[in-house]
Amino acid sequence: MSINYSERIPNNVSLLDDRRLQRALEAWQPGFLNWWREMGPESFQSCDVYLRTATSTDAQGWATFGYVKMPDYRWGIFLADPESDRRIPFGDHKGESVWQEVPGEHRGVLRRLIVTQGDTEPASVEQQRHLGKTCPSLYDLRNLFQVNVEEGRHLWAMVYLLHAYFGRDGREEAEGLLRRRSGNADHPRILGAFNEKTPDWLSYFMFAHFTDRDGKYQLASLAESGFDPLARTCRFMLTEEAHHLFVGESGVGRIVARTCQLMRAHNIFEVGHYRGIDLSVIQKYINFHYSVSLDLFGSELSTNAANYFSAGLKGRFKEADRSDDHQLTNSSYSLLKPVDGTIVATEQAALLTLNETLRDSYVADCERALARWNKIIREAEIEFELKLPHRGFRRSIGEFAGASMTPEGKIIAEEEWQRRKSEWIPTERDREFVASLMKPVTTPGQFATWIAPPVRGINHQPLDFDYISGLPRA
Ligand code: BYC
Repeated sequence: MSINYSERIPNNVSLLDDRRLQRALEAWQPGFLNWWREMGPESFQSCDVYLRTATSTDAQGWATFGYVKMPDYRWGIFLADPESDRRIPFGDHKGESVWQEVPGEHRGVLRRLIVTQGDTEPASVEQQRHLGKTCPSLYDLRNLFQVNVEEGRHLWAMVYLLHAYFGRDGREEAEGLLRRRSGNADHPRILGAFNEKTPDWLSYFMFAHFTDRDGKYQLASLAESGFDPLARTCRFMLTEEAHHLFVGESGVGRIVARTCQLMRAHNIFEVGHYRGIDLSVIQKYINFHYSVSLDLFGSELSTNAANYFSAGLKGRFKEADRSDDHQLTNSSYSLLKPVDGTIVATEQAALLTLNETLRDSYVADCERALARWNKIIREAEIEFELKLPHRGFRRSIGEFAGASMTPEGKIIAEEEWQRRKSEWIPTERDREFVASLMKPVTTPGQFATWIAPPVRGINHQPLDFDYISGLPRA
């Protein structure tokens, strides 16, 4: 479906035919642009950035490349093509025709899901706004900005739904999305991970790998929704999301590769002297970001999640691939819980454990990516293995919240945690060292000392391509 770019707000939802909605969104647009100027990438707003923009939602048009100044990026509203005669794939309404309007009884719940999803998008841009000043290369800087403008577009995606389907409440929520700020004590973002800092590029790549991956799983669950406009919106968002995950996984992989290279070249284990990042420090960052991201799936036992599912609002990852009844009325699930200092498996109604089911899919995906990083280490003939910590490690939400635990999953006393946590999560010193490496590299084709170049450039361009021109003077 092609996108109409002649309008102020590019869209494929025939906005011209709905003057009220068009006016409402045009009234929201200046607030968004003010937010972008205030909270978007610091210092680079007048540069020409080699960005991808969608010109249609099909394979030919969704990735069109060219130089754009970020404030001129064509943020718009793009939904995946409708599926004819689509049926609700799960829950109490399974098999009925999908809804094109919000079912009245689920209005509040659906709005809340959309607001929670929408809130993460601007939050991540805020968390990353200062990173441009310490980029490891022009290639990475361009990728950061691509992710940032697309998170801005994902905010538009949710705001469209709020304006189009939730009347006045929706408009108020859309304003709220521009009012909250990541890490702000009075107006924080909704979910925990989006109030953490992203102080350096190692943290950024970890965030894009682990936290954006939560986005993939949440969007995939919402893409199953019986509320068809939400499903179609999320389906198109997922095509953009894949690049964000690529940035994260390949970014961490390139850091691992560079560390291995330095270890081999100098026959040493600690590479800080050569301005590389030790594998042990990378491991601590994995422990930190993985555990923060696991919290984003919510409590293991959640009546909210059960209600979303039964109501047909939020499904499971790849619902159609599952061979059960898609209603889960009589199914059970074996859930791990800490009980009296050990972890035991307990039998629970499957409906109540849907957050955990989604977390399972996420964990398996993280394991696959971890294996690819470990392959880099193995191929360098280095004896070290990166690991994902236990899913109960350092959790703040759910059954494991507050339990002191080693990365291997042994429950320990608080005193031991305090004494040993510097072995497991980044210390001030680790963070200071990583921060000391963050010196900007902006000569085309050059890369910081702590990261290997990528295998290939963006859109088949060479590595020394001028991905950004008109950089501000230092
Ligand atoms: N932090 O019953 P529970 C992305 C709250 S990332 C703070 O377990 P539920 C992206 C919860 O709200 C994807 N609070 O919750 C990535 C509830 O509050 P109330 C974002 C939390 O509803 C990178 C209470 O605790 N999308 O796209 O089953 C860059 C009870 O919890 C947290 C979505 O999240 C937390 N971590 O599940 C850019 C999808 N966890 O009712 C973008 C939409 C829970 O007591 N959201 N709480 O006031 C949802 O599906 C659900 O809201 C959640 C929570 C899965 C998040």
